Amino acid sequence: AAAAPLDITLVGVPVDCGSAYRGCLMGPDALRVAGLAESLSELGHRVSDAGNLAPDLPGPREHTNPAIHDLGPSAGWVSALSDAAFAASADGPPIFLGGDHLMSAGTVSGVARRAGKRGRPLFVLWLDAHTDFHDLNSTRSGNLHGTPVAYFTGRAGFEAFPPMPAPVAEERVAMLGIRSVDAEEAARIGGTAIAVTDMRAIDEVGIARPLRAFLDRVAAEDGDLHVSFDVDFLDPDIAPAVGTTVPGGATFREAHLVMEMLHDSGRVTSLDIAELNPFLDDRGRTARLVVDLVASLFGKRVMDRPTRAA
Ligand code: 5AB
Ligand code: MN
Ligand code: MN
Ligand code: MN
Repeated sequence: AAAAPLDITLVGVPVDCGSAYRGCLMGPDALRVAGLAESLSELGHRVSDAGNLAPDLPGPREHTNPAIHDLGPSAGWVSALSDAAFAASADGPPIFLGGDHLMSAGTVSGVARRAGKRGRPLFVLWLDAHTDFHDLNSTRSGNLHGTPVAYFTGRAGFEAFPPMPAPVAEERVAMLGIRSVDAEEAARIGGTAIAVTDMRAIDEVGIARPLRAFLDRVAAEDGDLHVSFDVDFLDPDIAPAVGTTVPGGATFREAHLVMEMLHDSGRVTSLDIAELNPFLDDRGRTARLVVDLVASLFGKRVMDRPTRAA
């Protein structure tokens, strides 16, 4: 059966101050050039492109952690994104075209407010090699793209950022693809209710089982679902255009299966595409793969198949 047509809004987020490797600011345009809007339109969706956002005025610049860089503009991005994500999620699903993963501090802030207004719990699926669970005191690299999950679950240590309006409950966050975690993050995340599925677990049981368990919980609570897709979730052999490559990532088929299951769930209400750095790409192949994966999430399939019995 054809996918139900959706009103999809593309929102460009050219932020790259959260990363040590500049270039993610070209991510939104690379996704456009790779045919994102066209692929979604071909599936029958109505797609509008809202263009690129700009950050609000910078917040505080100084912090007691001397490693941190670009604190002021980062806070300005979180503030602008929170408002933009709230507005863009009023009707159909927004797709936020990053931009480094700092973007998700702002997008999740906005869609969490939206879910609250709808009276629904917000769930977050985090597809990443990394847990991004530092706060401003614990980060050693000072790269703030390593902090968004701690921020949107309402942890302390983000006094320099706008307050998180509606923190996401830890038990409503699941991570897939994890294979690089700093010691401080591992200690802190182990004490939370976040469901962390690392690559070891995926090797042993496959990727469908933990994803199915999470999607069943989203359905049981009738939740909204935000998917945050860090391109380094993928194996660098198939997706070289990221600053922080970690070997042993999701394969082409594992990633497609995730997207196909997400589509079948009918639950996804917003999506981030983070960390695509076109400066590091190989003739656009990472951007084109990402577009193909997003098309799978929005209904592209090879064969019709019966829906899974409830
Ligand atoms: B990404 C690291 N933990 O804090 C740090 O790519 C890496 O958004 C963060 O997942 C990676 O700098 C951030 C070593
Ligand atoms: Mn990330
Ligand atoms: Mn990552
Ligand atoms: Mn990265």
